[in-house]
Amino acid sequence: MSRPEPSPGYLAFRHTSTRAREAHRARAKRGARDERRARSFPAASASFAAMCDVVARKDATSTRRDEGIRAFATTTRMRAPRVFRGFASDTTAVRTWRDAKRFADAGQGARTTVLTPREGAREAAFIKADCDANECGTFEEACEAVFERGERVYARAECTTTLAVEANVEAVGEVFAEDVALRNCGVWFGAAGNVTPLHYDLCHGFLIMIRGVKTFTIFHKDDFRAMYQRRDRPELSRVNLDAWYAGDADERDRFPDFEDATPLTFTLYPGDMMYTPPFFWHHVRTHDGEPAISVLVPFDLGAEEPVHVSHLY
Ligand SMILES: O=C(O)CCC(=O)C(=O)O
Repeated sequence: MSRPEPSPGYLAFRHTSTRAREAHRARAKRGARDERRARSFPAASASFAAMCDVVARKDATSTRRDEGIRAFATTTRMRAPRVFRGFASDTTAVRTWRDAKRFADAGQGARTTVLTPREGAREAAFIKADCDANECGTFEEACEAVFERGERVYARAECTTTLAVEANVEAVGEVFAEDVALRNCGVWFGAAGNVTPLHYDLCHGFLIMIRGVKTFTIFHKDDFRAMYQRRDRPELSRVNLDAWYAGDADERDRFPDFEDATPLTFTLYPGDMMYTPPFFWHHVRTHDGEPAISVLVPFDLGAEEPVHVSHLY
């Protein structure tokens, strides 16, 4: 016996209910995820974005810089990333290091390590543990490789007194209200397009942009469950952020929960300074067009500042 044709009303109901079921399932999934996040990651909710200085313009006013400095200890330290626009604009470094010869002279004698991606590496991603590191060369030779020959390398030099004075790193100590430990600081210079892959640091990090342009993509420390930490190195993520956001199917299959993490991006121009709190995941790309020079000024965690749970994984 053949089945009676369903009435058009029934078909409409069936379609509506399929769509409704799918929508309901999607809503339930989203709801469960939001609820899970709200329960376990209270700090990663919307207020995180509100706490961040997401000024996208290069020429934000200098009062912003002063406000940032005043408010640092109470609103920013340990809590949120922040850009200090134009913080170092009037330093000798920003004015003169653009001249590669002048920069090479200023850094004479600084111990320098040059990182090169290993054979077969998927892209020019520079984490020391995954690169070949040449510690035998001089600062001058590294300058030649980056600025004259345009090699795909990333140099890390010690911050000598001359470099520190010219970049006025002491001013960072005023923001953080602690003396700068010069032995921990570094001067990083490398090719256009270089990437520092997704990771976190155990220290408070200030990066002063001297030459070139970099974009930081930063995630709250409580987003760590979406970061797929490496077993051997919990501070490194297995996610290739650029491939994931470009829609690479393999990357998305392997790391589906990365979708749950909320990125904030900050673009730095010469003279700007970025503060990245400890344990906040970040990925840094040097823009195409010209090599970059930055000065890194870290501060250790304070005695009463807790190590984040992600580090225990
Ligand atoms: O400039 C870079 O390539 C990386 C900087 C970084 O990871 C940091 O400032 O913590």
